[in-house]
Amino acid sequence: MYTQSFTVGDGKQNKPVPLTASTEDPLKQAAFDAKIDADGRIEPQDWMPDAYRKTLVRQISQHAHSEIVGMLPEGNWISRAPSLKRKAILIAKVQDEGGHGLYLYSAAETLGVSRDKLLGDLHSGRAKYSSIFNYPTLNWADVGVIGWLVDGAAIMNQIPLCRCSYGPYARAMVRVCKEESFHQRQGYEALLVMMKGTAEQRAMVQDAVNRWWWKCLAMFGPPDADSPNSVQGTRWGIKRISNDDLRQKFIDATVPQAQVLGVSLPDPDLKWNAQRGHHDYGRIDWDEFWNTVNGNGPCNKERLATRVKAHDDGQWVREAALAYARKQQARATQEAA
Ligand code: FAQ
Repeated sequence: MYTQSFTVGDGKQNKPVPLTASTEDPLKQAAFDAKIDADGRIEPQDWMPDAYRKTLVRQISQHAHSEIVGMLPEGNWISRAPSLKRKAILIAKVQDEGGHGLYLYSAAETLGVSRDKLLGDLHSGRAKYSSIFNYPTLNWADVGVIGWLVDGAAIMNQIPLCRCSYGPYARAMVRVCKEESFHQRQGYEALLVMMKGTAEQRAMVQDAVNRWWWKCLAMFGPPDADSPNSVQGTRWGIKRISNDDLRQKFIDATVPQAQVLGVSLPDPDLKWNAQRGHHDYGRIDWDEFWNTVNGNGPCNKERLATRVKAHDDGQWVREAALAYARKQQARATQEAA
């Protein structure tokens, strides 16, 4: 739905912004800058400025944390799915999100940071993850709406990342986007079925849309003017489309989908602006967004506690896997001797 005809700028519109002045090796810096300007890919073994490495570790790890925390709101519904078919689809989707976390932690590790450190930062509350996963899933329609809107917003944000300047992140995103596309469609299809059902089912869908719509718009991050990382991220070819432009693309793509579904979007100011060629929309509650990002949303504490428990409960699995690997290695060494 979102992947077709989606053109991604090369960030050249932002080229007048100078690269960060670096006190590091000027020759290596020049080679790095030239590669970025030629829209080339930076690989793990290439020299890169410290600030570029830090920005990538920040963004990729936040993204990885979002994927594994994002398993929780929908995971809550696996045991309550309304049919065997819906249960199988939901299990597959939640597993995919776990897989996305693994690709992303692996991509972050290529930058020289350990997975233990990244997970430690998540579990201690130091690291951020997407605001959207701190809201409750109250009924089955929420699962459909997460697929339609949350995965839809995630795809919109991630397609440009397939052309991110850091090779391992860009390559991980290609597969992630294909899987997210399936997630988005399964959510939309589940909602279409509910909308053909009883009046009560239709009301459940509308209620879920009302609760998730504004939170999804905030997922794209603060307005461009209040986004401290955007200018440099764009200059480095990490970010290709700005927070506000992606938000606008998402709104424009979603309005006709809502019409087909038969739901209204909860924004009295939402209307087509022929002059701009886009929909105008109302004010996002940024105070509420920052309150949630800073740990005080409705489910922040519950999500972190569940994550920490899952990690602690899995300790024996990690130990067993390591013991098995050591045994295999010892056997291979013995055979080679
Ligand atoms: N939530 O200067 P900017 C998914 C923070 S995956 C929390 O604009 P930037 C799949 C930001 O980190 C969803 N914090 O920052 C799925 C920064 O803080 P810092 C996750 C947010 O990096 C579906 C500060 O605000 N996707 O949903 C949020 O240039 C269903 C200032 O912001 C990604 O992570 C937020 N929404 O742009 C899974 C995609 N927005 O670090 C399960 C990759 C902003 O300076 C079920 N990430 N902040 O302390 C990105 O594209 C970017 O990092 C942005 C933010 C666009 C999220």
